Amino acid sequence: MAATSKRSTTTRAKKAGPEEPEALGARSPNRDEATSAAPQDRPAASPRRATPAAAVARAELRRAAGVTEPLPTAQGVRVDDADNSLTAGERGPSLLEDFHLRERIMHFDHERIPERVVHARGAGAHGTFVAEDGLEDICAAAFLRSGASTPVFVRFSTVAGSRGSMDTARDVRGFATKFYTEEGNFDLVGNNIPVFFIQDGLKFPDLVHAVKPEPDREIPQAQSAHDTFWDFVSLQPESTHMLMWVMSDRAIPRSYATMEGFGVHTFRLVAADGSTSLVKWHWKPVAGVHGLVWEESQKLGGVDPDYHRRDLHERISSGNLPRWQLGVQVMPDSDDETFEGIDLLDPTKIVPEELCPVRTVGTLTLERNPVNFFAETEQIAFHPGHLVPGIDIVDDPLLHARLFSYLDTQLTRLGGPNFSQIPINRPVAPVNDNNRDGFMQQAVHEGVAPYAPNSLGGGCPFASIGAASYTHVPRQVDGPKLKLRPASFDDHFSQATLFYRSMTPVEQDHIVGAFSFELAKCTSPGIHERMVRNLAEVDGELAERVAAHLGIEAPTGHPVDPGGTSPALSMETGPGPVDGRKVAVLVGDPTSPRTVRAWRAAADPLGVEVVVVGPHLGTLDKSVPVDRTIHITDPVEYDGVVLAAEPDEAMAAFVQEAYRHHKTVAVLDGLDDTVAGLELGADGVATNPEDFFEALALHRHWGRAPAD
Ligand code: HDE
Repeated sequence: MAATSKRSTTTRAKKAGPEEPEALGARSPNRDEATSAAPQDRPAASPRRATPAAAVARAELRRAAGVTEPLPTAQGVRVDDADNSLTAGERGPSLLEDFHLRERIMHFDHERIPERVVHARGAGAHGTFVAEDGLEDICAAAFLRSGASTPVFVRFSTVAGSRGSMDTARDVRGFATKFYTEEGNFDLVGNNIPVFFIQDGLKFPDLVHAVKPEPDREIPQAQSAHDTFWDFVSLQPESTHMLMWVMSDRAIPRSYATMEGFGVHTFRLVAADGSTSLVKWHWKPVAGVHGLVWEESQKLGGVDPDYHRRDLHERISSGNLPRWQLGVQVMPDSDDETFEGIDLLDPTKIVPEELCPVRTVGTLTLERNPVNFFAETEQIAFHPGHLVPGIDIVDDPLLHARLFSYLDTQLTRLGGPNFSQIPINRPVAPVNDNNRDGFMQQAVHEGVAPYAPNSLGGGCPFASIGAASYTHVPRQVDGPKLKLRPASFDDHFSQATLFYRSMTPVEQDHIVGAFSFELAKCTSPGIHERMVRNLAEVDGELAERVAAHLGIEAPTGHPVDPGGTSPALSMETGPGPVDGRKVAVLVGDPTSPRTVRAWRAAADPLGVEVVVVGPHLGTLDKSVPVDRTIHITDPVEYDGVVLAAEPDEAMAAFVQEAYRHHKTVAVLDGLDDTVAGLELGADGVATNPEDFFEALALHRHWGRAPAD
């Protein structure tokens, strides 16, 4: 190294390059001077600066890891010292002229964007929608024609929690799908519950303020079990029907892949000949509708807060692809927009499937995980007003507020009006919209006439005329301007009653348990009485059971007889496919390798993942590789547990908990089943793979007595 050189550390390193480790640590005259000028009482070697030996070691480490490229800056300039900022002397202050340091820190400082005001916590995936049984008879949309195949991105979410909150909180789940159709983007921005808390969008900020953490201490996170939420809903009886769903196991799904999805609002479909019909959208999971039990969902919040996100990712990466059938309930369009006495503009009402069956349209398959969570899952911007020709809206006052909200919120969240140019939001259909400029404009527009009509740009772009253009369905609206809900929105309880009475006894128990849990957490006066009074209008026995938990009397209500039940509302739908489920095989010393291989061989063709859980990592009996130690995993992470070795205390507790949560368990022949306190021969307790996987298809075995 030239003794006369006055190069900075950065320049020095640049000359030598990372492939020359000795040069990385070589000292410039500056550095030598700084060191020699240091007072004698200072430590000889500064820990901040790399010694030549440290630099050599670092370079070797990096070379071994394949890191050889110098780092380019945002301007494309390559710098080859990405470890040391430019300083005045070896131990002196950093210099403002170090453009690399400033650029890097500036960008880092702004890496976060505001999280979604609701639905902040989510996970997404790419997929394809194929319309096998198209809707061409009632809808002009090209992507709903038989045989059409459309790329999609789906984002699932919880509503109340912030971005880092746990997946398994009791909450509504968002189920938002962006169809990149050849006619433009269509977004179906739905939930896993077919009704909503409120009838008018004006109340949405109130609802969200009530359920979010309380503003003084900002607790609790991702929970509705607190005073402000129940204060609000107890004063807003229109939320009662939704509360029944949220207190059911629908609000603690086992997996995103085992949730139904609903468009909630009624939509108007328009056929090529202009005829219209009213529809409600449904997503039916091929894997069946399954929930967690409450204790599991709470434990999972600590054991694996990313449970649903991980599950979605693993299902896709293992090839057990999540699938849903898209369906519609088709109802005649009419002046009063009602069906069988149900006001189709009221988002707190369903149309029971027994009154109007769901017509299957096609299959959605999620087949590709995002490459970059931020670029795709975080930056995707949904909007119920992203409509394509053939799909129109109705005058539901909740939907109308949403039509304003989603566009508006993206301005803040994504930093300006050009968010549709972000790769994940770009339509595949060509865009030539005369919109110009704005923050983060990506396009270099040509021409002088971004206006219409024009002659200077040859009149382009023209408003499109014909079948492929969007036409709002002409509808008569005349009447006084007023702030008044229609009388047909007044019934807040009859469908809550229908829901409760359509549940199995176990599902009813869970609803009673959930109301009791959430309300018992509320301490402000009046909330318990008001809620129990509302529940008395739903079902007397429900109100009494919840009241008993709260230590109060239930009043006598006047529930309306729903005139039957709707079995389609229950989640108990019999055996279903098991692919994507996870089973723990508990092994110990000794363990028969043949047994473990047999379980894997039985599970693999079914798409069930076997996780071998043992006392330590490595292998047992020299040939059984252990995937996880029993100390770092928990039965709540599995759909079934196999006891494949003589149980010690930890193994017994593991299988016992799975049993208590009504899961399928297996105890191999010859093992001491009494240790685990299981009842051999009880539902869902198998001794061989065949019986085990058959029982697993039932998901839970509710009839079984809990383990001791
Ligand atoms: Fe949303 N909702 N919402 N919502 N919503 C948002 O939009 C809003 C409602 C739903 O994964 C926000 O981009 C209002 C019903 C989903 O990115 C915001 C009202 C349904 C998602 C917003 C509702 C939904 C959102 C927040 C009452 C089911 C997540 C960030 C009038 C049909 C989408 C954003 C994603 C997100 C407003 C009610 C579904 C603030 C004002 C009903 C799945 O615009």
